[in-house]
Amino acid sequence: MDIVYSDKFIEALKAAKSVVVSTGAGVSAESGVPTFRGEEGLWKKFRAEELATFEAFNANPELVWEWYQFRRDIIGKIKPNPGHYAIAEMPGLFDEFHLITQNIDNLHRIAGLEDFVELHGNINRNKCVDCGEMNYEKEFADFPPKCKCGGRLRPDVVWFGEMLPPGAIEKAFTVSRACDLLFTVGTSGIVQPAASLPPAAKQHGAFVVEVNIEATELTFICDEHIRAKSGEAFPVIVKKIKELKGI
Ligand code: BV8
Ligand code: ZN
Repeated sequence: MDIVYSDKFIEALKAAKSVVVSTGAGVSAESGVPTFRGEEGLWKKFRAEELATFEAFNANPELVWEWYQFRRDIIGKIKPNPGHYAIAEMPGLFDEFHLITQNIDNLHRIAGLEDFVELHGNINRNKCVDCGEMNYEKEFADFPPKCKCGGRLRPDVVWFGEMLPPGAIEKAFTVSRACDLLFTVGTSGIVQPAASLPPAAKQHGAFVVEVNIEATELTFICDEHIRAKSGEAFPVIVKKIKELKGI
């Protein structure tokens, strides 16, 4: 695919010392992970906002666990797409690079990124509601799953109304405010506090680029909007960065 770069975007790519990429469900769409609000969105079939809450888990743990096992099943069969792999090359191209993701699908890690901010947890991890112990099982003797202490296991993800993991959002805001260039990729920019990261970067002088197949709640604050699939756009962007750096 071809990307038309504005002079300002080229300048930003050349000059950037610190870069942040902030991703949502759209970055995994080409891997086959359903997004939340898209046509095949999880919101449609499973009323995600009613299921991704502790109240729903308390009221109907089987249903909530079935929803997560359904998603785990999909996520267990898929792999990162070229967008994940291109993003995973970026730490080597800038003095400072941070990835922040809202996704719980682990695909950025499988694509080779180790140290990044997982704002909403990880679907491959469970934790005990009662003793807090972490658990990495995928199949369970009991359903809904139980901890060896007898307590209730839950997916180690952040539900609506729940605080994000300690330190995660603080680090996300710190690096977003300090960066020169932030990419917001594959996110509708609705869920808070993640949706406030690109505006925070912008307020602190960063050049903000959106990569999305449609306009979003964040488009109006972005300096550049690349209307494309991230799996197609990011390999082209990374190639351009290497060209500009003579790599
Ligand atoms: C919190 C983990 C503080 C679980 C998720 C009113 C009442 C109650 C709460 C609130 C309220 N107003 C605001 C809130 C806060 C609430 C919130 O934001 N609600 C929203 C609905 C308004 N937030 C919270 O509750 C957060 N916690 O605020 O705590 C607190 C706590 C207690 C007391 C006081 C304060 C916690 C939010 C985390 C929820 N957990 N996930 C799970 O996944 O099961 S959220 C989940 O949904 C995702 O992680 C993600 O964040 C969100 C989905 O958004 P996106 O990733 O953007 O995906 P979406 O489908 O929307 O968009 C996909 C985009 O990709 C689209 O733009 C599409 O065009 C694009 N796309 C598609 N294909 C491609 C593409 N782009 C590029 N390439 C492609 N190929
Ligand atoms: Zn326990």
